[in-house]
Amino acid sequence: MSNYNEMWRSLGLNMTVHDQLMQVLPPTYHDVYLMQPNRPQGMEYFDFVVNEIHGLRIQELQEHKKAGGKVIGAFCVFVPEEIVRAAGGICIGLCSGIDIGTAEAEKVLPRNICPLIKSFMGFKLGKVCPYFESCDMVVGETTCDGKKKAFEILNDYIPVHVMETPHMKKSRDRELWLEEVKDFAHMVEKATGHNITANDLAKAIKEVNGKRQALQRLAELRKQDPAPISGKDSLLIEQIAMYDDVTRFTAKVNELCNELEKKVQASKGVFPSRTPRVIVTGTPMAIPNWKVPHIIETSGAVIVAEELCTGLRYFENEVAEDVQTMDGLLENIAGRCLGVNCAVFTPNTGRIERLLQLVEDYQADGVIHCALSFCDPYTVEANRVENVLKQHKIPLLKIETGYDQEDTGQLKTRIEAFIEMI
Ligand code: BJ8
Repeated sequence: MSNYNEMWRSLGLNMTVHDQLMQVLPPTYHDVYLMQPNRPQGMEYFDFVVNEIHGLRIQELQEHKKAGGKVIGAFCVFVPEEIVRAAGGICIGLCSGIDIGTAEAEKVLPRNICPLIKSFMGFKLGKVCPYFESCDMVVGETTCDGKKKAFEILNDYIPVHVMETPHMKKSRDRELWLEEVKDFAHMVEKATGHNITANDLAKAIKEVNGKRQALQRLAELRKQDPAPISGKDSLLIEQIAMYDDVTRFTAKVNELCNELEKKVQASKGVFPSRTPRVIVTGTPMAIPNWKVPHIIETSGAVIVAEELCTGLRYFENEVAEDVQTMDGLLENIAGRCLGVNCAVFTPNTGRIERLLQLVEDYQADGVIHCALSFCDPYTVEANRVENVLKQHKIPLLKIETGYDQEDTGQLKTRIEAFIEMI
């Protein structure tokens, strides 16, 4: 990707650190992804996207900006992408999944903080992410305390608009969130200089729902045994969903699903039939965090679903398309977000009920609860998950880990033992 050097320099990237990052990614990707047997042909597009991760897509963002468009970064599935799209902007997910710029991040953050927060701060302070550097502004939220307070600091380096996300789902919380969504729409109109009409918004909702429907179609196919696609490939697609062009991405996922449907009809899968089936639940796995899924799928199991924000939580709720007025559309957008079962809600029984349903629907043999270290909402909620799964005699393995590779051997031993047992 050396021909992008000029673009990266013009974005102000720290070229030395960025080069280091670019050197790590291809061999990791080769070992984790390209070595998988029986991969569907339709994965070629997604391989291409990763190969061009800091290239073509960044070029597209730059062209969009040159034509007067805005790029808005987000860190959470609560942020309504439809509103940015309706205003002619591009919304990209920025959650970072790699240890980089740690020394820089630790100058402003405590050492013992969730690696996802440390990573996004490190990316910004270390100037290593061309997505971050392409953003005109970013949108934060008050989901967990770590992110909430980190956004105050991040605002020193890039304009941050913070949305107040409720922690309960009572009617007054819904009202608060609707007001936040309305404020967000006004802010986006101001930032983009584009007044959003009801037509713009209805169209954007339809397009983003189309992306969700394609991902739902993929998820549905994974209920089959043998599984027609690996969990690692599915996770990759879910990660790419956060930043790729919506229309192109939707078409490519649907193309892949056409291929997978044929495989299912022919009973062809990526792993032999009756391979132990696992559901992964917990904190989001932002690109390129593939550590645990790689261990699971090289230890004799297949991941059939991700109860994660880089997974079902991202696409299983759609925005209702039953209204045409601006107020109605905004209400529907707000309603969708509150269907997300994030551990920052209390109580969050919806997540556990959903998990039980998923185990049944996907005929899973066990669940792996994977939380990032120092993430209080998920590591504490793991207790609720454990109690209920125990009552239902569903095997569970709880893992806490970060982005470093130091615990890989230990994790492999634990995961292998778990898979042996289910
Ligand atoms: S809706 S899961 S994307 S908040 S891992 S930063 S919670 S300490 S990411 Fe999330 Fe939205 Fe919820 Fe989903 Fe904090 Fe935990 Fe870190 Fe987290």
